[in-house]
Amino acid sequence: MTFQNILLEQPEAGIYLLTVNRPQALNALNSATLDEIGAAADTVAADENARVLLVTGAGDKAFVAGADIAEMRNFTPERGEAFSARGSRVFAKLEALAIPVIALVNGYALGGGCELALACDWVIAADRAAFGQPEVNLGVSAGFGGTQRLPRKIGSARAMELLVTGRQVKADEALAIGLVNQVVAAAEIMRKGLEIARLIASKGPLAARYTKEAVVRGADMDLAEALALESRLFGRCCATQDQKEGMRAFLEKRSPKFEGK
Ligand code: DAK
Repeated sequence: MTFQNILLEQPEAGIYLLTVNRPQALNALNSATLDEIGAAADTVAADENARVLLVTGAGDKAFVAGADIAEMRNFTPERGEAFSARGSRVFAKLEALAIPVIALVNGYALGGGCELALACDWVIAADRAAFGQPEVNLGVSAGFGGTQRLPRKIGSARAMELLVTGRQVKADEALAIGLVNQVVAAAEIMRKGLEIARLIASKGPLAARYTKEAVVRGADMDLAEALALESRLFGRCCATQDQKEGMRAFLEKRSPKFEGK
């Protein structure tokens, strides 16, 4: 698929970089962009050598300034529901990727942009970044998972406040409330993202995948069921060459050479 609204690159082996590329509209998500993000997620999912996906926005102002207001303004109820479902499907695909997905939030992450960041496993923010769910300013509720993922991430009281007031939070506050993992200077965000991606890529690939699976699937289970899942995945690790290699390398006091097998 040829992309018009995003870029999908592999800056280094195993590391994918998805850039939402509509800087003239602050990378707002229209239907075509959502479909391309979904297709990019399919491409990454099909690559068994993929280790990490980084997600960012083009330009120096915005990660993603929301769903595309120009497209949404004349929505009928049916089109509105279909648009929301389309976004939710695409974000669920990102969330379901077997590899870690990291949002590099280089500027505004509002509405659908904040929700895109929430669908990633964690967020690195530039010091100039701002997060928010301003949908109420436009007379709509959040439609791409914000009412569900935001409370799960920062707690229901804080999420409720942000969702019903539309208040924006700057990077420092986003860090304090657990919405982001780390804040870095804007000029450093790609370097930092690649540094973390390389670190992940240097670990046992199957171990990283099973770890993500345990965390993501376990979150929707009760504790006993989730611990049983963890045990099954640990057992699966013990069937891999990587586990033998990792433990042998430790005992032989050398660095492991993982092959993802
Ligand atoms: N959509 C479309 N165009 C956008 C946009 C957006 N979300 N955000 C910015 N743009 C466009 C602007 O219209 C402008 O276009 P031109 O006038 O140059 O043609 C260009 O990007 C530059 O924006 P500004 O001139 O406004 O730039 P400033 O630096 O002055 O301000 C800003 C930056 C981020 C503060 C401002 O652009 C802004 O407030 N943008 C809107 C932010 C926002 O409200 N985001 C939430 C969108 S609503 C649902 C499904 C989905 C959703 C909800 C329900 N269902 C179906 C139930 C999701 C909703 C949203 O995400």
